[in-house]
Amino acid sequence: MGRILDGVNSPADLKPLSHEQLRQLAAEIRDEIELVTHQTGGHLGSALGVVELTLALHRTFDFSTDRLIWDVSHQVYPHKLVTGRRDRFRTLRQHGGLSGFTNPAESPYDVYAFGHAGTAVSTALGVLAGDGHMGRARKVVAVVGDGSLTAGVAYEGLNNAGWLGKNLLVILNDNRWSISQTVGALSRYLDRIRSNAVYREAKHELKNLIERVPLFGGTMEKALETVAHAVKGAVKGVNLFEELGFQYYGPVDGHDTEALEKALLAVRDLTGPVLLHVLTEKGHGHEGAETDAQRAHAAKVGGRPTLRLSPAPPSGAPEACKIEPPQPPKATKSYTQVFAESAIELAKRDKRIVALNAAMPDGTGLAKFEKELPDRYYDVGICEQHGIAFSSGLALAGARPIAAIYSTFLQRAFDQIMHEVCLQGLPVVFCLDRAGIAGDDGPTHHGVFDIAYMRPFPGMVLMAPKDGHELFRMLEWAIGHDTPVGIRYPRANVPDGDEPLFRKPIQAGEAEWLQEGKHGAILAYGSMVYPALDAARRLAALGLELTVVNARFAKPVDEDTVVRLAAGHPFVLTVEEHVLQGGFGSAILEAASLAGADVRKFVRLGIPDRFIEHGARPKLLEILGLDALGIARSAAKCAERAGVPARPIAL
Ligand SMILES: Cc1ncc(C[n+]2csc(CCOP(=O)(O)OP(=O)(O)O)c2C)c(N)n1
Repeated sequence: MGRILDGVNSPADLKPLSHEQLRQLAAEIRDEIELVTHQTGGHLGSALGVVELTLALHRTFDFSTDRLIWDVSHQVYPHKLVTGRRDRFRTLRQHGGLSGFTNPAESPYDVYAFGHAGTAVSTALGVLAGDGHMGRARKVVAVVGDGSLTAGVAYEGLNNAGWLGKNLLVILNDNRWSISQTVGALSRYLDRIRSNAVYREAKHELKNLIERVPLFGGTMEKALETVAHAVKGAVKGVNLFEELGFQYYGPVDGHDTEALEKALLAVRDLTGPVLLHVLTEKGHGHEGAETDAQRAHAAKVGGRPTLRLSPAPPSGAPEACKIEPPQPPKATKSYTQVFAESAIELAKRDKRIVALNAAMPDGTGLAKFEKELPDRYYDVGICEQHGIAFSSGLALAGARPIAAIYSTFLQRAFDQIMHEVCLQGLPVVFCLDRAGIAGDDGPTHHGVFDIAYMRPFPGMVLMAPKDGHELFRMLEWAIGHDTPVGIRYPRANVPDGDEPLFRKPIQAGEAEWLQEGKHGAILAYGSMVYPALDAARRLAALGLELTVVNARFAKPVDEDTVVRLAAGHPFVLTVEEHVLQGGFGSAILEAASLAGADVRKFVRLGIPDRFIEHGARPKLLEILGLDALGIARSAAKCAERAGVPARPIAL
C-alpha cells in the first residue's frame, strides 16, 4: 500500500482524510523526517512534536489566504511536507536545496524567512493590522514555543496585542523544552498548569466531551472554557495571558488531532486576542525522546533513525542537491570546546569569573562549565538583551562575566552592548561563537555582522584568534583587561594541534607578523589566518613572495603594522569572514587613511553585500573565495594589477 503522504500535494489534500488516515499520515511524516534529518541534520525533536498540530492547523484554516507564522520556524518540517515540498524534502539544509526554516522564496505558505526566536506574535499582529489598513480580512495565527516565550520581545508582542484587541490567535506550543529544558519563572508557571490535578480531571472531562460533541462550535467552546476556568481556579494567582488581554483556552493535548481540530474550530472565529495552550512532547514518537528531549532537539548527521515504516524510495531530489554522505568525525577540537575548556581553566584560577549564555548551554560549550562550576554559571533563557544587561550588573559588582552568545543572536543586544556595557566602561567579555559562516542553518544564523555592530562603541576591544591556543591566550588577556572585549571565533575545528605554531604573546592592539615577502601582503583576521598562510604557500611555489600578518585585533587596529605594510609592499589584501561593510577591512582602511598611508594599495576580501544562502561552511567559503585557493586568486589578481611579477599567474 502506498503512503498517504505521497498523495498530499497541498493542504487541500488533508481535508478529506479521516482521523484514522491522519494518524497514519502523522506516522509517515515522522518517518520521513527521521530518515532525512539523520542524513542532513536538523531540528528533529521540535519538528516531531508539531506533526499533529501542523495537520490540525492546515485542516482548520486555509493558509493560502490566512497567515501562519511560526516562531523561530525551526519546527516546520511537517509544514514543508504538506505544503507542496515533499519531493524536495530530501534536499533539506543542503546547498541549493530546501532551507531548514520557513522561506517565502520556497512556498507561498511561508510568510517570513525566520530563525531568531520570539518575534512571531509581534509580526503576526503587524500582518493583522496591515491587513486592516489594506481592507483585507484574513485570519492570522502565530505558533510560539514555550522556549521562545522566554524572549523579552515576545512580551512586547503580547502586551501590544492585548491592548489592540485584534483577532489574533496565538498557539502556545508548550513542550517544556527550549533546546535544553526551558528555564525561568514562566516555565514554572506553565508547569503548574500542566501538573495541576484539577486540570487533569478537567482534561478527562474535555476528552469525554470531545468524543460526544460533533465537530463544532458553541459546545466545544464551552468545554474549552470549562477547562480554562478549572485551570484558572486551580493554578494559584492570576492567569498571566488573561491579564495581558488574551482569552486563554486549553490546555489541549497536542498529539490528539481530533481534540486539536475541535479546539481550533472553537477558537477560530472568536473576536479579540486568543491564546490556545497546546501541550506537546518534544521528539514525539522518537525513541528515547521522552527521557532525552534535549538530545532529540537536533538530529545527529549519520545517526540512526528510529523507523517504523519502510522508507519511500529517494525520489525527486534534484541532481545538484543530492544528500552528501555523512562526514567521518574529525579528531581535532572545535573552537567551542576550546573556549569552554579555557573558560573553565581560567575560572578556576580567578574567582571573579562567571559565565553566562542565552539558552545555548551546549551550543556555546558552557554546559561543561556548569558541571564544573555550577554556582558561577547562568543560563538566562532566550534573552540576549537581558543577558547583556545582567552581565553589566555582574561586572559593576566586580565579577568578570564571560557572555558566550552566538554572533547572530548577540545582534539582539545591540543597545545593551552600547548602553549598559560600553557607556559604563564595564569589563564584560563577549565570546561570539558561530562568528562567520554558520553553515546549514543559513542566513538567519550566519554571524557576519558583529565587527560592524560592535566596532562603533568607544572602549570596545575586538579580537579574533587564528587557532585554539590563541583563543585561550585572548580569553586570558580579555579577563585581565578593564574595558569590554569581544572575541569572535567560527563554527569550525581549531586548525592547530597540541603545539602552537606561533607563540608571540598577546599585546593590546598588536598584530602578529607570520612571514615576510616582497611582492605583496595579506593581512588576515581570525579564521582567515591559516587559509591566508596556505594561499601564500601556494603562491610562493609560483614565485610570488608574500608577507602574511595575523591582525589579532579589529579594534584597536595596529596602525604601525598598517603603515609598514603599505610602505613596504605593492599591495595589501585584507581578509575576513565578515561582511565588507564596516568590518575588519573597513577598520584597516580607516586606519590607513588616518595615518596618511597610500589607501590605494589596500584591497578588501570578505563577504559581499548580500545574504548568504545555506550550505556547508567549507563549500560556502569556497564560493565566496574565502578558502586558501580563493585568497590566493585574489592575491594573484592584486599582484597582477600592481605589476608584480611581470608574468600572469595561473591558479
Ligand atoms: C534569538 C535567538 N536565540 C537563540 C536561538 C537558538 N534557538 C533555536 S530553537 C531554540 C529553542 C526554542 O524553544 P521553543 O520555542 O520551545 O521550541 P521547541 O524547539 O521546543 O519546539 C533556541 C534557543 C534562536 N533561534 N534565536
